[in-house]
Amino acid sequence: MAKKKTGSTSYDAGSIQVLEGLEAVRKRPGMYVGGTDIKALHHLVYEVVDNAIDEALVGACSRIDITIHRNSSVTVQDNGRGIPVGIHPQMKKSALEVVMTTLHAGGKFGGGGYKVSGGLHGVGVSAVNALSEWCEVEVRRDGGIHFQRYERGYPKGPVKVTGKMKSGEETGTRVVYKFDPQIFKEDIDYRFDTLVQRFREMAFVTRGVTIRFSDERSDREMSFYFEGGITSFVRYLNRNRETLHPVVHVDKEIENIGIEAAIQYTDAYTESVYSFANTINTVDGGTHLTGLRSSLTRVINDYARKNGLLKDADPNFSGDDTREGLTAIVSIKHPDPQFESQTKVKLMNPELQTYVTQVVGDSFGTFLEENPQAARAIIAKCLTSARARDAARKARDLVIRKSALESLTLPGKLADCSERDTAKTELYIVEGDSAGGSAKQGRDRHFQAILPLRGKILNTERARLDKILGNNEVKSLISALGTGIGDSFDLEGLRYGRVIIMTDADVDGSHIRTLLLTFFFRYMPRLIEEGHLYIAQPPLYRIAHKNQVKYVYTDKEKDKLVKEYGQKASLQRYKGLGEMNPEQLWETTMNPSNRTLLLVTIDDAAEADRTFDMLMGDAVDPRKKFIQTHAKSVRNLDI
Ligand code: 28F
Repeated sequence: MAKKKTGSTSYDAGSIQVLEGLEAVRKRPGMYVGGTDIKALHHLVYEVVDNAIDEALVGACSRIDITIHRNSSVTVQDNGRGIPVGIHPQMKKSALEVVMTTLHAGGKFGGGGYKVSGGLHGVGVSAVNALSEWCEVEVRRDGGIHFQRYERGYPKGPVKVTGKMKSGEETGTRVVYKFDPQIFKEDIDYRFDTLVQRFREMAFVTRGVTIRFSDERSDREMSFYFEGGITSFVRYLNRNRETLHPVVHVDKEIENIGIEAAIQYTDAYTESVYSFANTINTVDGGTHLTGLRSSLTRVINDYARKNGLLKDADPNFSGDDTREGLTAIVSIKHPDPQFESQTKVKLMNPELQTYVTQVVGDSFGTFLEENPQAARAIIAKCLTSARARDAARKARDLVIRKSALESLTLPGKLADCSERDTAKTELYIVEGDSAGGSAKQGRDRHFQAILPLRGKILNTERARLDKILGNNEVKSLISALGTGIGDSFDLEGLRYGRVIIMTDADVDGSHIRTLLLTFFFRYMPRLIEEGHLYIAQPPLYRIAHKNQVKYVYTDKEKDKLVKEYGQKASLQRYKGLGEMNPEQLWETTMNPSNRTLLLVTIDDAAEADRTFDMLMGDAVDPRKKFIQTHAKSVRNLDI
């Protein structure tokens, strides 16, 4: 690495770049190979094999051998031209060392060839090297055998010529690496089946190359060779289906971009369409896939109309109709593909949509014209699909309407209010039937609705929150509120401007309150964020002195008053809401002119949610302590 000078160590630009690169990869493997899980482990293999595939794409390599050894080290060997070994002009070291140790110097990155660029793909073999406990490369070219070994990306010495090539010996590159357990900590290992699937795919989309894969850990091996390329891939995918016509294949080059597609309809209801860019499986699709799908829909509609299979009054087949039963592969080769920034598996080049639409449209259109029988079979399939979809849509609308009606039936226990303007209405969620009864009698039925919740049921079931959703009490709460929950939550549906939790001040009451706070926090956070959730503040004491009665809400107030009134005062501690008669409940807790409501903030609810497990746990003491302290933590709001 560093050029040792007498007495001092100087790092030239190249070595600094290498050092920084290796450090960067080892510090944030996620940025380079997507993480340190098994997916990332497989990505190491794909990175190395992709470079050999690149050699195959330019026609310089016909065979790639991959071996997983018993110690989980991996050998990848190709019979390509061999990574160049000449001294790199700027870096003053072998091009081979540059490729193996400099980020993004691998493969054909940049000029010429089809190496994919950017992001997860094309980080090159140097990232694999950095994440390997050790790595060795052996290149056969220019008559010699060139070798170098690395440990965690650092070369153990310069590239050495370890021998001469025998006459007639093939050129090529061999990389052996062992992933670094310091990086890939979990006890993960390669999965034969996952790799087999990917190598099969690679062989399909790289016509004519032989990929041999052997796993010495289990003595299993597979070999893939598909002269028929993606046509064979479609045949493989349709091997257990009734096909409607032979595979339609097209392979054209436009502006130095390779556009290839293979299409075959079957009697299946599913769609099996795969898209590739430079042999990378673009699982999130992209412009090439969009081009394929839209051109097929357009061509099928045009043919159906032109041949009277779609009446003028009939609507066009939708994309869904023309995709049912479709098996297709679109594989493009592009010198500079742009992938979507995050996932790296979606192709973004806009020109590809145009080119694929043109190439696939022309070839499939011609196929339909020249094969009327196949065309009719395909269109009959689309017609059936369109009719089935229509019927399904009607059935679904019916179900939605029915369930909407159902949900409109409000829970029986709800004592609703007559005011319809949500901004003026309130819903009291009252714990317990007795308090519920008092609240129904004491309330102002014009703008106050009451929903008694049998909190004891929720409380004693010790149910986890997700199970509580199945609870009838909670279900009636959800339908009383009218918003739906979770993803289908819609604040527009809220039937009350204020939702007020009114529970006893004792341990159980606070427990139910926390349970409700947690429920709202997890399934209706917007209700809280938009300031609709409150907590009613019933009085703790009733103090009578001479003919005066006062209600106090804190111990502090109580002490002050008792001191003021002296011993003649009579003091009543309220244990629960049920101890108050309807008038008292109205006067002290529900009458807007002198009640205290606490506005719930999302932090309060989050706090409740975080401690929910403790409440549900068996440790009673911390629970008791929590409830008494926590209940005070929400803000006061006198309204
Ligand atoms: C086991 C994995 O990595 N095979 C590779 C080549 C061949 C060339 C090449 C690779 C230098 C920097 C452009 C040879 N001769 N198998 C592999 N085979 N890289 S990787 O060139 C890399 C150049 O970027 C090669 C003429 N042109 C290219």
